[in-house]
This record gives sequence, structure tokens and C-alpha cells, in this order.
Amino acid sequence: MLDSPARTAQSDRMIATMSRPAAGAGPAGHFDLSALLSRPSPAVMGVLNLTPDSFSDGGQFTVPETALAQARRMVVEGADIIDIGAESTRPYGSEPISVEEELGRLQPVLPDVVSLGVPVSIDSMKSSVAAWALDHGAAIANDVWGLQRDPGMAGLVAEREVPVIIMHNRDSADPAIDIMKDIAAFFARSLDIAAKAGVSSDKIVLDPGIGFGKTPEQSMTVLARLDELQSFGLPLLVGASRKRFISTVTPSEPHQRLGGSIAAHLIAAKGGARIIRAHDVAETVQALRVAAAIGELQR
Ligand code: HH2
Repeated sequence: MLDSPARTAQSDRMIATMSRPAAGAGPAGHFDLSALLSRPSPAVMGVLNLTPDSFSDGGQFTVPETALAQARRMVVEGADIIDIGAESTRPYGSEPISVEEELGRLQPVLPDVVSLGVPVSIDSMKSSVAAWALDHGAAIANDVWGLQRDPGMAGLVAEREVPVIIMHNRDSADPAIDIMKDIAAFFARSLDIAAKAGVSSDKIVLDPGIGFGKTPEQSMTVLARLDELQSFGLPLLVGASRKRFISTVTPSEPHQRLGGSIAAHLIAAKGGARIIRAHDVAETVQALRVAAAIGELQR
């Protein structure tokens, strides 16, 4: 049951939703990223997985009505962005799916989530899927391959003038590398691709990709040294929610990792993350707002 701070978040959200211009379906591109990032505490991106096989909630939201109810719940809990994914990106064991299958999962859900009035990001590594989502009101492209896998992705985000999340990734983890150097080199490549395609730098968010192509120790190194990535001068997003590195510290199943997720997200926020990607929105919003109120989060 939600307590009064969460009910306050609910009323805030209702007011914000009423006063926000109707997001509705239609061409994207009118979402103001800088306004979202200038608040006292980091923005929270709620995760909506329409997949049967996501690592922590696979199969929970494959029925469109259940998915929409989960999106509504996250909005009430204070989510600033809803990140919709229809293909699991977990590094080992997820099944690649076709464009048709991915769109088949998104079509009955994404337009209704857009109509809730909160910006929607499309978590897809396929430019044709991202294009469909942007055509139907999604406002942000979330590319877990940082514009380096699908050659059409950079041109798409440039043409649509939408914010893009450039996430660091690797095909496999290598414990021998300096992960911070690897991330910096990857971001430099992505930013070069983005610049050549004409993506405006004020539309770019960088994400070190916790758990992607990293050992658990490397994921924790990235969290501890996140502030070094501020040298790019771009907003940072971190998604540590329920990820496996937490279970290497305290053995736990994904649904038992809320405490570890919040600890990691508070450290990330202290290191400069301005967007936190989380499954457990109410708890994450509360933790971030309390940390900000105590004065522990830089802006
Ligand atoms: N993590 C996941 C998926 N997409 N996108 C960004 N930008 N950053 C992340 O850390 C990130 C992401 C993995 O989490 P989840 O969506 O819950 O799992 P799955 O990929 O198995 O669906």
C-alpha cells in the first residue's frame, strides 16, 4: 500500500498530466529533455518489458491489458519516462526475434501507453522497430548498442530529432580490460557516428550499460567511478535494477534485489546520473527524493 509521499507523487503526476500538452499518438520530437534533467532529483525511467524472457520479469506483461496496467501504475508511482522493450537484451540466453515479432508485441500496447501522457522511450536495437514506435508517439530512442549495431539508427534519430540513449555494450565480458577506458572509447565512437549523422548533441544521453559485456566486478567499478564519465559533458543514465552483480554480493533471485538496486542507484545518482532506469518505481522515486532532500545529490 502506498503511503502519503507516494500519494503526493500521485497527485503531482495527475496535475502534471492534465497540464502537459497531449502527448497522443503522432510524430515524436517535442519532448523537452533538458526540463526533465533540471529537476532536483534524477528522473526515473520505469521499465515495461513486453517479453516472455526478460531476466527479471519475463512473461509478467505479455498480455496487453496487464502491460497497460503496469504502465499506469508506474505513472502513478512517479515515473518520468516509460521505457518499453519487446525483445530481451539480456546478454546470455535471450532469443533474438524478428522485426515482425517485436512489432507484434508493441502494437497492442505502445499507443495506449503513449496516451498516458508520460514520455515513452523505445528500447530496441532495430531502427525499423524504433521508427514504428516514434511514428506512434514514442519520444526517445533507447539503443543498447549505442548506434553501433544497426546502421540505420543514427540517421533515424537525427531525422526525427529525438533524444537518444547511447548505451555501452560488448559481445562478451573481458575481465582483463580497463572497463572505464573501454566505455570511454565506445562512447567516442558512438558520438562520432552521431555527429556524422547529424544528431544534435543536446539530444544525447550516455549510459555505461550496467551488466552488459561486463563482469559483476566491472559493473561495480563503473558505478563507483561513474563521475569520470561526466567528462563527456552529456547527461548520464544508469540502469542497475535487479541486475546480476547484486547477487554476487548477496545471493538473490532478481525479484529479491530491490535493496541492492536502490543502493546502486543512489551511488549512481551521487556520481552524476540524471536518469535512473528501474523496475520498482515507487521505491526508487522515494529513495532518490530523500537523498536529494538530504542534499547528497549533485546537479
Ligand atoms: N538494461 C536492460 C535493458 N535495456 N537500456 C538501457 N539504456 N540501460 C540499461 O541498463 C538497460 C536497457 C536490461 O533490463 P531489462 O529490460 O529488465 O531486461 P531484458 O533486457 O532481459 O528485457
